[in-house]
Amino acid sequence: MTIDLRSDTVTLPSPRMRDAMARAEVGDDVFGEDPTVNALEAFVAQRTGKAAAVFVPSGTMGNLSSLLAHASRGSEVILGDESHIYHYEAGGASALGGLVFHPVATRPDGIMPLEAIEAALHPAAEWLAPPGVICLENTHNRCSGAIVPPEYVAEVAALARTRGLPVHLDGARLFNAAVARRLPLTAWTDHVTSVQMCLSKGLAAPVGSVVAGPRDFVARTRRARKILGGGMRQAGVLAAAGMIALTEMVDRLADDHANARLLAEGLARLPGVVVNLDLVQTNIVIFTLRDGLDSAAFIDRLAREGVRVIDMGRGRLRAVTHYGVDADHCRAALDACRRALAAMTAGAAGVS
Ligand code: TLP
Repeated sequence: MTIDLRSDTVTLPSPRMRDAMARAEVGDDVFGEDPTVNALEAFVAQRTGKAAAVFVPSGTMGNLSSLLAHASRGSEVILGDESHIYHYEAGGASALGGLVFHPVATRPDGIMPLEAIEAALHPAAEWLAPPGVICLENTHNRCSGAIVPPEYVAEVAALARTRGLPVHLDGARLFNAAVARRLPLTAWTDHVTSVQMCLSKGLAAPVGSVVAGPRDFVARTRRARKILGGGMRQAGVLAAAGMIALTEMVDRLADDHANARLLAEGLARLPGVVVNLDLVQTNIVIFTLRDGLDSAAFIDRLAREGVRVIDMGRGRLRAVTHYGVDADHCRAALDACRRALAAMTAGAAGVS
């Protein structure tokens, strides 16, 4: 058996999802006629306190179509230098939207200091690319799933307002933040112009994300989605799984958070592992190995033991808990980590 901690994207649909998919009422969504998609969009708009929402195939397309809707060619996307949009979305905003990334230094807890954002919002000048949109991320993937607090989001939004700029929230895992803090989504979404949320991560739907925002913004996002090839016709079969994700899979995220904590605390006790426990607030654990221990070799050894973690660059490793991973799996994964480290340390000391 494999304990796959690479990502919560590996989650498989629940039996209730499969059932709902088989029974879904569908229509042509490009004509706005899929009742299940329409219900999903209305549900998310209501939960996020926004006027409208649109179902998209992926978080990447959700973010990209939002940026295309917010900012015009040649303008800047102000975003964190550790953000998912900057690192892992294939440069789509530049490649397809003519947008310029303006990365802002991000603290380990996922916060871009306000002064740094302000410094990035340079005044208008003929020779400068104008700022087009500010992006935030919550929970913060590359910052060990840290929760970006609502008060901070409000401060960024206030700053954006003084410049007439929209704020887009990459809320791929906003439900994790909401469950961990016991707050409604609106604690965050009330402050931002638009939000993208994934159904296919911890919520375990097979496919799909939703973007919510003002009606005119959502109309532009729909058009961008079409341009990108994301008009999906009888997408109700997917939205049906998404509805189960939203109505039945949210509360169980608390289990993922407890399991991530168990894993992180166990890792912190292992000689050879460094983990910042303060940042482990949801379902993501990022850790490093002490000097001299090779992270690629560690990943290989663990994989041979049936435990999979992922490389996040610069020697950082990531383990993510999710639907399909329980406390016993986490204990087994810790045992495998202990054995792998012991073998590597013995190897380094020249003992075979
Ligand atoms: N993240 C994936 C990988 O791309 C790294 C993962 O395994 O965590 N925003 C955030 C914050 C994300 O973490 C992800 C996916 C996305 C957007 C993109 O979602 P998809 O994969 O649906 O395009």
